[in-house]
Amino acid sequence: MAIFDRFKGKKREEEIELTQDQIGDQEDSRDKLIDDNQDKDTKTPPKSGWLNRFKKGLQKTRQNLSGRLESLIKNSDRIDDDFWEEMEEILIQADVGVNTSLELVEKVQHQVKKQKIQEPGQVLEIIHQEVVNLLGFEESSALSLSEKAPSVILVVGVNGAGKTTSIAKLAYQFKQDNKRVLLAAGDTFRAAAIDQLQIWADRIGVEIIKHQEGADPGAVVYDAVNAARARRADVLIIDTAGRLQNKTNLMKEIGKVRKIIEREMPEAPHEVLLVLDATTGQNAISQAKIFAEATGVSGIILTKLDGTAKGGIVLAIARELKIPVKFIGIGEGMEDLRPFAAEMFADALFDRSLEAEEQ
Ligand SMILES: Nc1nc2c(ncn2[C@@H]2O[C@H](COP(=O)(O)OP(=O)(O)O)[C@@H](O)[C@H]2O)c(=O)[nH]1
Ligand SMILES: [Mg+2]
Repeated sequence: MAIFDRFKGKKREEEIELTQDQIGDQEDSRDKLIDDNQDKDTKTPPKSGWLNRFKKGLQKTRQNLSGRLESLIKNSDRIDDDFWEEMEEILIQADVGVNTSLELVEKVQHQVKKQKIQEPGQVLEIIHQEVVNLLGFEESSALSLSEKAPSVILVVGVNGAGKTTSIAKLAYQFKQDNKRVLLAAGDTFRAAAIDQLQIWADRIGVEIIKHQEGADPGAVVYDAVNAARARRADVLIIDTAGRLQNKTNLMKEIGKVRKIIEREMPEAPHEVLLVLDATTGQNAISQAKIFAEATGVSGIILTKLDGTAKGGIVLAIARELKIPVKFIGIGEGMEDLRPFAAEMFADALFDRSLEAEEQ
């Protein structure tokens, strides 16, 4: 809750624009999407392989970030201004963000000075450590669910970010945990969005509350909260629209959905998870600021890390937003959602021995 309060009370530091592009650019053919998803879950690997999948998912970022840092180090015979400048550039290009990159370089410089390091070869370990420090801020990545069922999770984000897929992955995990899950099809903007959630619900074997296309999402949520109670669900996960005619309408609608949840169940929502697409880079940061203001955000699901070399965005999120990344998406399969762990993430990012294994 502290996170909400922080954002609610926070004055806008800058004018943020969520353009129509950001809301609608990722418009896709939902029908195709549903087809594409037909057999995704049958391709999921056995559980033992997940650590490898995690590392493999971060391969592109690792090559882009630590791969390039290592080349820099190899090709430098001393630590000078050029060295630091180039390091900064590599970080910025991996979407660590300008401010975060500057800060990171400063911290590394400080350590290098303090430890009287002169060999460029020793700098990588320092960067690794500073990345762990940066990511490991006080917020925990665990979901804060209620002892008293049902827990309500509201999922928000722009169109195409991966909301519906992430909801399916979460539902699957809860189901594996023997939890009773109910889904709510709060994205009533297009019929295909409702169908997509229904298909996932059937596949995972969980119940869903849905209305017709164009229905008031508030009414869906009202029904869903009450059904969750009546059916004694442990967790209710609510999908929402990421695309409307314009930004103001979208934010109004999501704000309204949140209010209805609160009215029906004052202690809910227990989590508001913002889904961000890692491939959108710095754009994700401005989206987060807008959603944080409209609905409050208690955690982030960062999707599509497998498809991008710009996973450095995790660092920018940690430093600039101070909203914990709770899960990361590393593929389209049912098991491709992982709880975020700072240390493991940093290790996967910097462990160059992994490259050899991947060859
Ligand atoms: N590679 C990859 N694709 C993902 C991931 N998460 C979602 N997707 C894909 O992104 C597309 C949009 O996802 P969807 O859940 O429909 O987005 P929504 O509009 O926010 O509900 C789909 O094709 C998903 O399979 C991920 O972690 N990795
Ligand atoms: Mg969706």
